[in-house]
Amino acid sequence: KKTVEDFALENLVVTMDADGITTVTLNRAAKRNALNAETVEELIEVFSNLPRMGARAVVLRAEGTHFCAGLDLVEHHAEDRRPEEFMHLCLRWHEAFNKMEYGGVPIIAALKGAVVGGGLELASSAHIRVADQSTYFALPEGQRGLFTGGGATIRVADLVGKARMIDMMLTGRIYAKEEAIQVGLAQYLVEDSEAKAYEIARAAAENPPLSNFAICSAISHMQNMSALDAAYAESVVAGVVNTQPASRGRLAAFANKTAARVKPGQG
Ligand code: 1HE
Repeated sequence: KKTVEDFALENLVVTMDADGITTVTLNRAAKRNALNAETVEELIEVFSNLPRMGARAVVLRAEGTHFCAGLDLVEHHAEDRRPEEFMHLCLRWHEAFNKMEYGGVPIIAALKGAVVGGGLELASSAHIRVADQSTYFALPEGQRGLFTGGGATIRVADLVGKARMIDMMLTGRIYAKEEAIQVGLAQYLVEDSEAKAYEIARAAAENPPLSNFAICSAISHMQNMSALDAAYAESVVAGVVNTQPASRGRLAAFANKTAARVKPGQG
């Protein structure tokens, strides 16, 4: 069975503990973790394999003070890409980010500093985003004479709505702190985004893997379906998940009154 030691990575570092809590680190701090073509290939390699390697939850974090500065603009300039070359590169970004969003393993992004352009596309492919006081979000594509190519038109529009996304792209508007939470760019604002991300990852990893698989793939798939098909797919997923052996003990605990009740403060 493949282990995290088998990955050959230049720009990412991957570790997994005995509980399957996995850390994926963007390790290109000198370039503010800008996404060059090689890093995108490494994201594909890692997120294609982690779900089959026993990962129960992933914390996506970054070295340095910025989460990710987006597309590697220096590489893009040097390569002087033709339209079809960039189109194919975008397809690789989509491959990486779809593996994340649809992979069935919870991914918690621990954010800090710049989460901009393609960095926001990366963060929006995680299932939960945790910001700290330094975190800021922007889509500077307009000012750079570019357009989003890593799924922002789908995922960022999904988070903040079409009008806000268009404003961000036209004007370079930056969202941070409480305002970023209010518009939906992150779900948590804390002092230490990594500590919180691990807390969330450990809590999520307590759920049966099949439940997490459904939560971290079915909801996204169903959003792409008609309401009629989504309702059908939901019934099939619930049929499998809600009858799994792993839920029997949990249901028994509720029935015999040993399980925690769903009340504030009872975690
Ligand atoms: C980079 C990149 C990058 C930094 N590509 N090399 N993204 C942007 O428009 C954001 C561009 N970056 C910045 O605005 C700033 O770098 C930061 C605010 C993120 C950080 O500022 P700072 O002062 O800490 O660092 P710096 O001095 O600007 O950069 C340090 C180094 O990182 C420097 O390299 P060096 O070799 O001269 O030391 C920078 O060149 C390098 N660096 N950001 C390449 N993005 C699929 S389409 C997606 C389209 C987009 O993502 S558009 C948004 C692009």
